[in-house]
Amino acid sequence: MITLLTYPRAFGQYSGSPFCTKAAQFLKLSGVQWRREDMLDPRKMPFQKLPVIRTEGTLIADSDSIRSYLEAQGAQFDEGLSDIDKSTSRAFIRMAEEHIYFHVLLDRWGDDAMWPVLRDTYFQAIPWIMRNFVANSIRKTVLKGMHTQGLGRLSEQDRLARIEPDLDAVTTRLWQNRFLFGDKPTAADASVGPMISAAVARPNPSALSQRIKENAVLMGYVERIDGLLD
Ligand SMILES: N[C@@H](CCC(=O)N[C@@H](CS)C(=O)NCC(=O)O)C(=O)O
Repeated sequence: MITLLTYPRAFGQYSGSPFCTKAAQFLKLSGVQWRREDMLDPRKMPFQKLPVIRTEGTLIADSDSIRSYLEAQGAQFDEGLSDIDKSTSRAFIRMAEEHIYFHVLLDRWGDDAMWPVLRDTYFQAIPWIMRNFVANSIRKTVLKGMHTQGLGRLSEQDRLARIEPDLDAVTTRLWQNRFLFGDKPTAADASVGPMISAAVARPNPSALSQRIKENAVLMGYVERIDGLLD
């Protein structure tokens, strides 16, 4: 039995981390037997990050490696896709993970109004007396990383303009399809879906969450993606 080591549920999502949700989507699509084990502190994990899977005593870290492991076991996430579709799929995955993800990160960690909720959700295991100190120091590190990455230098409205073409690209593929490459979910959905879904899963609205919520195509997609893990 495979065990998915994941951050716990948060904001109504399978996990507070869209990468953990992505790994869960791959496990579900693969049809293997698996279960979840929640973890709040990834410091003992190979890359000090989650998701990780444990299988026969071995740890496999990183959602892409988890995908590769499942494929090596025989899972086919892109069955029936042409080579052109597969190359587009790869580009969509990169767009989601190397761009949309950072918008979600900043939208969550950079929002003063959301911060108390995020702090008490992500750091619930830390006793109250220490929580503020630990959480604030991690927040500072995350925001410094976002400043280095570049998105952290933009205003919320400028960030919205920056992500708009990505949302348009996703919406265009979904006009005629339930999922990005047709009627059934493929690898791209396991990755793109959780990122879009995470952008709207928050206790208070942001410019980004409002933009997505006003789009019926995207919201229908979020519902279908989240439904795969029910
Ligand atoms: N490339 C990794 C990204 C995983 C990742 O960034 N995980 C974040 C949560 S979304 C994490 O564990 N962060 C903890 C840290 O950086 O200390 C994957 O695909 O699994």
